[in-house]
Amino acid sequence: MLLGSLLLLVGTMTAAQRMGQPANGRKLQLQFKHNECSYTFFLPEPQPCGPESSIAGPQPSMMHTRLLFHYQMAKLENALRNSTQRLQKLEKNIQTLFGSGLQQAQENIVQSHTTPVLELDTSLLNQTTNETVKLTDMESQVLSQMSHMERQMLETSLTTDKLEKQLQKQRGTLDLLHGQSSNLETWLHTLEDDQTVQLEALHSEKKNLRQQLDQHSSRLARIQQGLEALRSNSSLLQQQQHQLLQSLQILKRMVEQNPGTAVQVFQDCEDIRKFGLNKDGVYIILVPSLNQTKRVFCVMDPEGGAWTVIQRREDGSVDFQRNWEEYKQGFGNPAGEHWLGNELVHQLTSRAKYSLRVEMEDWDGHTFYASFEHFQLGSEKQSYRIFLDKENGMSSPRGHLIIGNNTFSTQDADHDNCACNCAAIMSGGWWFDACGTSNLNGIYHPAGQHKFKINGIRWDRSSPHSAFSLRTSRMMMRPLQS
Ligand SMILES: [Ca+2]
Repeated sequence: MLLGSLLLLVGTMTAAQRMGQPANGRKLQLQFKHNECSYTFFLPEPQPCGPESSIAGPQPSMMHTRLLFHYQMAKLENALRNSTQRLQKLEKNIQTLFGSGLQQAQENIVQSHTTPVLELDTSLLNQTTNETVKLTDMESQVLSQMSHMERQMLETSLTTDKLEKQLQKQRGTLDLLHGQSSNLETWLHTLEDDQTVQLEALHSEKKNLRQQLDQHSSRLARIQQGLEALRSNSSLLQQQQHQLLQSLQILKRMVEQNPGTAVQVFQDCEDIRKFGLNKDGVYIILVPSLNQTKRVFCVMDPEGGAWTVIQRREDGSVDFQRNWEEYKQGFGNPAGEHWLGNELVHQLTSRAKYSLRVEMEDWDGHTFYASFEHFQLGSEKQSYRIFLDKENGMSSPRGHLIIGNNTFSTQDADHDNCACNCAAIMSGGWWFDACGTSNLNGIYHPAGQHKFKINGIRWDRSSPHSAFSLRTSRMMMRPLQS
């Protein structure tokens, strides 16, 4: 209650100050209110007393300050209260003035916003309706498509069932075929085995037949050889018989002409010609140093003299691939191709002086010859060295002798002047040099196959014809005419 009184005092004092009281007689107005009654007091305001007064009387100042503070606080509270009341009044006035307007405004606002909202709602409703219609259409389309797909699925299912049935049928067919194939395979294997066995049997039979055929061929060849030998022997026997008859006639004539004289012995064809036989052919001579007879072919020269043939090539009927011993003894048939024999020639040319003549013909039909006035063959110890002198004819066409004074060589007796084996290279037996440009005992090459044959029958008289194998050759000797 005291506080309330003080507050009221402060408010009153403020009103008194606004009344403009003089400064030198200022008074304080104190007002107290109690219930319905109020009391007002005017008090003189204390004067300042300087330093002594302040020190001497602090009590009035402190009280004054407190009262002023309370006064100010009461003043503020009062102002606040008044403001609140004014605000309340203002609110009431505003409500009075603008109450209906605000309601109208709210209604207007509601109306102004409701219409667009309604319009918007209508638009949204329309859109929703359209969307709904569209969705309904889409739904119906989807349903239609689903229905269509269901039908297709059904059809597909039916087709699948059909295909499965067909597949099962095909599987059955395949199983059946597989079974048949297996049977066929088995049958084929069996057939193959049978055929293999039959084939082997046929091969074996063929082999046997071939062996039998070879045996028959061999027998046939032997029979043919036998027949040939028989024919040859028969011919030889006939010739010998003919020669014996001639000899008998000669002997008979000699005995008739010169009874009591010794039997004439022919050592070469010259002896036979001198005896009076002047027909070319095979005769028998006797070489005393060898103590054996020998069949020789004699070429009677109409101009005088008779040649004893020591080599003959004309048709390739005799093989001249012989060894040393065969060339020593001689081979072939004196009536045809033959080699008289190195030993006989050595014996004949050792007892008298002989000349040598070589006659040849090439595959172009040209005939030519070579002759040597002196001809002699050394002994076997001298490897049957040939001595030739005073040549003539086609013996040294290019200044070099086609045949020199060389020793005789065969493949098994190499006496040539080469580190090689000329007989093996050039074939036959001959007086090879190293290996030289002649060999009349070479291989007989037929026409068309005779060119550039180093192992052929050669007498290389000119470079265009070098190593051309000849068609014929004949070597013959006769005693040197004294
Ligand atoms: Ca040699």
